[in-house]
Amino acid sequence: MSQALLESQVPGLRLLARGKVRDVWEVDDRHLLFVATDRISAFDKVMATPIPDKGRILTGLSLFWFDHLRDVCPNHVVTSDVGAMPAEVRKEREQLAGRALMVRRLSILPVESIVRGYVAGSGWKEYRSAGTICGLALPAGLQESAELPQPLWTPSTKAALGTHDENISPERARGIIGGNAAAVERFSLDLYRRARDHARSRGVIIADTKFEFGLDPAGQVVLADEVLTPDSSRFWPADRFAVGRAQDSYDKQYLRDWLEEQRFDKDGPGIPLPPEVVTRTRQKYLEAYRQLTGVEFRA
Ligand code: Q0Z
Repeated sequence: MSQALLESQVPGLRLLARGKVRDVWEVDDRHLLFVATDRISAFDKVMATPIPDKGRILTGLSLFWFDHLRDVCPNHVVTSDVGAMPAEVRKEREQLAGRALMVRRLSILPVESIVRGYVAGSGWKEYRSAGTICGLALPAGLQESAELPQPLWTPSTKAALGTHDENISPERARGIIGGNAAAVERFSLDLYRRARDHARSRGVIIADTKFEFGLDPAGQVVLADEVLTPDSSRFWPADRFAVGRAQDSYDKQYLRDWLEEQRFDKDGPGIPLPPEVVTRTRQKYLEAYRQLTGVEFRA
């Protein structure tokens, strides 16, 4: 196992953004380097201890989906082969191989494109109190975790740092991204249905997922970011699924449960994780990868 990575460092490239778990570097005027670190967040806080291989596992999973979904819509991936990247990246091969994607630089659309196939999380809360999900009317009598009659497109806006994303109506999404909203909605629903069917055949339920899109220089809508990873989706093992209760998620449930046991202060900073929690959480990511791709992850 190679060294876990908390923060990427690429001398000679300019850092554009550090997210909670990913870093984005500028390659040139048309390309970026998208790096998945081994940071892990829970309850919106980044923990002080990395999960070894997490960034590589999620990058591998994302690449699997980009390939599986390639005929649904264009995506931003140029290459995952560090040997085909610029010299500044090649010099950092040890750090970056398997976790870095060179991507086309897009104009990112400022709407998170969420698709929900099941009644879960905030969707269940809203349905229970109002009979709607993101304001969309639904049939009466749905139970917690039930599959929806059809997948819903429930866009949200990226909130300011430290606040939560805000659900918006499809009409408001159209107000923000204009005529591109139709392509974003269509692509998102098509991507979800294709991924859902693949996952179902492999014993995994994709309850919901979040996509990001951008525009290429020709104005075409292109799938960006990472796709259909445990960090952007709710995956449930089908063999433990039962309607009428909350489900165990694949990956972070063990960490979340442990944090709750420690009486983790959700208003405080991330904390160090003991070896047992790191190992068990890593196993969960490996399990999700194997379940969805059908092959063992190899670093
Ligand atoms: C996405 C983000 C962060 C992770 C920049 N292909 C693209 N073209 C232009 N911009 C982006 C992409 Cl992926 C881009 N983000 C969001 C920020 C970590 C993702 F710090 N930032």
